Amino acid sequence: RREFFRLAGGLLIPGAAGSLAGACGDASSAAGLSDGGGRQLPLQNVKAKVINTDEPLNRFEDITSYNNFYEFGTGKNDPQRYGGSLKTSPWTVKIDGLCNKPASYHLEDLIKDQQLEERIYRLRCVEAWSMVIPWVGIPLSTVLNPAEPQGKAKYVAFTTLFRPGEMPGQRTDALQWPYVEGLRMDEAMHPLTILADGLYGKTLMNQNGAPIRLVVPWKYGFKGIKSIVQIKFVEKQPPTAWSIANPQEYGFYSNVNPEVDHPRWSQAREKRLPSLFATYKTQMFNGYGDQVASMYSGMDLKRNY
Ligand SMILES: Nc1nc2c(c(=O)[nH]1)N[C@H]1C(S)=C(S)[C@@H](COP(=O)(O)O)O[C@H]1N2
Ligand SMILES: [Mo]
Repeated sequence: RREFFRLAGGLLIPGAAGSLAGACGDASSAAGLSDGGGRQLPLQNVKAKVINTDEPLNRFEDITSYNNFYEFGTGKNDPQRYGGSLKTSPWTVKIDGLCNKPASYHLEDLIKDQQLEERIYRLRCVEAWSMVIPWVGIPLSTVLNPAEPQGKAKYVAFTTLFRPGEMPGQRTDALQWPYVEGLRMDEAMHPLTILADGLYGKTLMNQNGAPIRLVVPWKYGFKGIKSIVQIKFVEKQPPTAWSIANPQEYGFYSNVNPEVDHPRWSQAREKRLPSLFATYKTQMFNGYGDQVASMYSGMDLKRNY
């Protein structure tokens, strides 16, 4: 609650995100740094480069109070309530596996201010709710290419921090820890795929996956793994947290598809938060089909749910 009031001080102007980022705040921040105690710092020089929707943005308050981040509990408000215990500075990300130049990076060396872009994306959760979020980040390919992946590398595997002392959900068996995710190499290198370190022009709140998380807008939200500490090039399709938990219900690809229902509910429609009614028609590939559908030509999209 305290976190919320500290943030509600008028910095956030829904709809003005494109121009907000460069306009607010002092010059003290480095890219991706929060102070480790949950206070959000302005991100400098964010380019409003790629706007992928003109739908209204969700309010900052929605985006930071209704979350899935099971490391802090399974309730939608648990991540906001308990996220403050995670220390996000210093933060190191290891990039390794099948590549010529494996390395560990301090976060501020991985993402540079000058590279930051704003990306306004729909986020569609497999639970049939959605939001529109003005992320700040960089294309994932920007950090993958310097590692020089080898020809054998066919997939990229991601791992969330495992630190049960700071993440109370990791002291339960809600999921197998640490949370893991994966992408095929072409999906990982796709220009729509980003690593986000901020939203609404400021560093991420812990509940949204601080200090750095994945965003893959044409896939269900659970592919967007939070609080990443390792990115690894691998040969075989890597295990993913939700398909480990329930392989009948959650697959590897998990592309948004209104024609393939979840075994327990329809995916044809979604509720656009804060609405409680599923009045919104879900779009194939969450509306990004023009850019991504060709990656799946020849694949049975019904099976690769
Ligand atoms: N480590 C980790 N990453 C995670 C999750 C999680 O529980 N743990 N939940 C996923 C799910 S189901 C969704 S819908 C999105 C939600 O992101 P948001 O809370 O920033 O909207 O995060 C994804 N990333
Ligand atoms: Mo989700």
